[in-house]
Amino acid sequence: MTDARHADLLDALYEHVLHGEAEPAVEGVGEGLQLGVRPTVLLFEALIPALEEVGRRFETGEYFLPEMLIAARAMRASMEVLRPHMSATDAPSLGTVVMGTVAGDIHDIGKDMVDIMLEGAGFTIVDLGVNVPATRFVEAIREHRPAVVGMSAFLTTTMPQVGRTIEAIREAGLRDEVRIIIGGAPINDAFAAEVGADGYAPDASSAVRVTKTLLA
Ligand code: B1M
Repeated sequence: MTDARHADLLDALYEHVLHGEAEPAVEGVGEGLQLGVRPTVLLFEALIPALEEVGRRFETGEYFLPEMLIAARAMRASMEVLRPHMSATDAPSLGTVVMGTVAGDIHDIGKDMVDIMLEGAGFTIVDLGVNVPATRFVEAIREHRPAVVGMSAFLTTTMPQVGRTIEAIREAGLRDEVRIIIGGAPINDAFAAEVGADGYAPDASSAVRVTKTLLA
């Protein structure tokens, strides 16, 4: 594939997600894969930048909720096509990670991306979904005995739920049994230290690195 063709494909994919055109976006991902473009290139050089631009436009008032929603749908549909191409093959599991977006928060694209990267690296993922109450995290730890619990929070208003969930895990007597990693756009290292998480990662690839370090 020529560099120009490669760049055109990524540009088109970016535009499709930006404008919420799910079907052409899915086709673009399929075409890229067929032409040998690496899934991570499609993800990090087209899909994620498009969604970042959606966020910027929402902030400046150029986009409203419906535009944000259809762009998210196009992103999600594209990720579904990518997912099987990013998974590890028959390697034994490196451990179980229970993942979820905290209570009050329904954003899941970033969380799902972390799932995909962790899965690809060889971890077994138990995804609790979005708007997950602290009690559900506690139940899932009892049920699945994970090595790691991952929490995402994407709104400044839902960040406190991370601390509350860690507190609930501590009160249930389970804090010493799991390592806790957190992430999401408003989260940072200082916040992770403040709420007593074991690690923080700013993006999906560093989430893999941090998770492996926590278990080393
Ligand atoms: Co919302 N939203 N949204 N939204 N949304 C943001 C987050 C916002 C920044 C937009 C903006 O104003 N610029 C803003 C939050 C402002 C703030 O809190 N400071 C916002 C708002 C305000 C809202 C609503 C309140 C809007 C409203 O109703 N008025 C509402 C809240 C609903 C709720 O949750 N209760 C809302 C709703 C929605 C949609 C439903 C329309 C949709 C979500 C669809 C979905 O997720 N299924 C949506 C979207 C799409 C966005 C933006 C545009 C994109 C989010 C995204 O997927 N980013 C977002 C703006 C933006 O982020 N630029 C925005 C791409 C993704 C790959 O990045 O999510 O950061 P990110 O995930 C990264 C890292 O954070 C990290 O790795 C991921 C991959 O690299 N990471 C982890 C994530 N989890 C991790 C866990 C880890 C480690 C790393 O360890 C476990």
